[in-house]
Amino acid sequence: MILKGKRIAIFNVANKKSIAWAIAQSVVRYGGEVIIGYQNERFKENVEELVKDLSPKPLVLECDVSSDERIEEAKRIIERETGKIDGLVHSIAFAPTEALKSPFIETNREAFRIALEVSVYSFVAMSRIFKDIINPGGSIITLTYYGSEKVIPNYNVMGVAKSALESSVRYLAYDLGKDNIRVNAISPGPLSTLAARGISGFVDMLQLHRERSPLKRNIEHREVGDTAVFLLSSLSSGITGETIYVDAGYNIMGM
Ligand code: NAD
Ligand code: 0WE
Repeated sequence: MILKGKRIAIFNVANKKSIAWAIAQSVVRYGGEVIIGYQNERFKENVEELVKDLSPKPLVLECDVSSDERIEEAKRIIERETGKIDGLVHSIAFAPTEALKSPFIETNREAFRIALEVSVYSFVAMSRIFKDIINPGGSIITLTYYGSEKVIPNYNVMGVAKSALESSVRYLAYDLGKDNIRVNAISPGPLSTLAARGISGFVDMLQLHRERSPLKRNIEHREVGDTAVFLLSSLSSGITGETIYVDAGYNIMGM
């Protein structure tokens, strides 16, 4: 019950395969209380259905991160309904579909802007807006991917966005260190989720990962959730600005 008495706000859940949902379930399993975000009306019913299995029933709220006003509104609702929080989880990424299909060099100005705004700036904005309702000793987490450091064909502008996200983790860790708030990233291996399905060749990626990773398998959603619990808990009190791989060791291989 390492998270007993801790309240964690998690953005955003799309469906039961969302990494955000795996994190919510792990947080609850280790005694924490969750607040769940979803992007828009489209996901509301699904998320309301999912949280029925959790007790106590969590606060559920809409949060599209493309405007600071929406993020501020979400913060006000949380402060009013539950008070201060101990952790914030950012599990959000988006790039226009065509940018993940055509060669990286073809990325247009608008697709680049959208990918970086939704996948990176939103993390900076959420950290800034939420920081005054995060208790000292609190922890902020985001989700990144190996395509930030090595070329993964088709990951394209998302790879550039994840590099900027990991750098943002370090700068935010520096800024928030004096408030005793830690900032870290988790970098999972490929997981079948809404954001990964429909990527052509995704099934082959899962197989390659099984063959090449030291543990000779894919990772499970729960393993990401449990790593998030560690980073949200006082067990990790000396860790900030870090990216932790949950990838069965895939990233350490040179051949
Ligand atoms: P997912 O589709 O379940 O989650 C992505 C979430 O981002 C969704 O809830 C979606 O509604 C939300 N979102 C997109 N645009 C938004 C906006 N404008 N405002 C608010 N919310 C918005 O997929 P996932 O795989 O769980 O992705 C979560 C995170 O994990 C992402 O950052 C992704 O890059 C990262 N990640 C995924 C994998 C993988 O293989 N699935 C691997 C490593 C990292
Ligand atoms: O971060 C991601 C996926 C993020 C993502 C997915 C989509 C699909 C639908 C961002 N934007 C969009 N836009 C859409 O229109 N992952 C780590 C999963 C992923 O995506 C890949 C991967 C992997 C792994 C894309 C190409 C190659 C590998």
